[in-house]
Amino acid sequence: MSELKRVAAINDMSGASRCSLTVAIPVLTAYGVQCCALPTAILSNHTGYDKFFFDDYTDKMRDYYRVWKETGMTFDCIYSGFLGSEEQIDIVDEFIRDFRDSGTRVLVDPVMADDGKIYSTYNEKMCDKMRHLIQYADVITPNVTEACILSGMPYTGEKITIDTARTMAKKIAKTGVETIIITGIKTDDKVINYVYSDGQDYVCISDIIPVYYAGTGDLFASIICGYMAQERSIFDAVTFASKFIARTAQYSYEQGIAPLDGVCFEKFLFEMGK
Ligand code: PXL
Repeated sequence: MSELKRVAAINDMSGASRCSLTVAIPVLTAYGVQCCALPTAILSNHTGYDKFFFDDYTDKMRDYYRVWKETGMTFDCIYSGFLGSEEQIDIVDEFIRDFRDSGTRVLVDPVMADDGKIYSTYNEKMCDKMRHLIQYADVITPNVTEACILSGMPYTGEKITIDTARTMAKKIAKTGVETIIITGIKTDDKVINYVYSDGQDYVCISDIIPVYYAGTGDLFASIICGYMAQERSIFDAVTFASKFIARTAQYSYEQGIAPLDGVCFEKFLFEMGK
């Protein structure tokens, strides 16, 4: 395969808030990786706001990517994020089967829920389908709530320990996923990103900041994808992503950026890809 890497990013386009494709495109570009976008929905902003415009793209996705197949497009990495309907989860499944070859790595960010609650456009059937989809992934990046959904363990709202994270990851690994990265595990003053990869553990600890920014999961997964597309170490990816998010969140907090607006990463993009 060529030195120039190409990613198919299956995610929504939320115009005004920093998440999904408006994060994946700049981050992958900063890594020198071409980001080919397959939109799942067009939104004015993410669904965490009281109001949002939402135009589901399910009916158009197959026709859209069929042209990629017909033109002979290939991908080093397939990266899926926010999915807006049950059928879209089937479409991602089909897309992986259509485009995966021996060198293609698959990253599924199982965007379903946060803080114990599933997103307003999500439902239980979609969670079931996501449990099925992850078996085709090499790497997944659930937050704690999503890891509970995928492992079938209850979300209690209590702080979880590394032992609990390991138990969840081991349960999820039974589906065949090689690397499970559980993000945003909170202690009193730290945030932990926990990696379980092929039976090995890795823990990244950063300082917690007083506000919780939307879209940090998308920023995290996009950085991981940048590393995966270039066949770089997943542990280095998690180390960089953890530090990068801690620093940009701290900066955003100091600048008074509203939590719903996501972290201001734009000024720091030049640090990526080194
Ligand atoms: O950041 C995850 C995400 C992505 N896309 C949309 C969302 C959310 C979370 O709320 O609403 C549209």
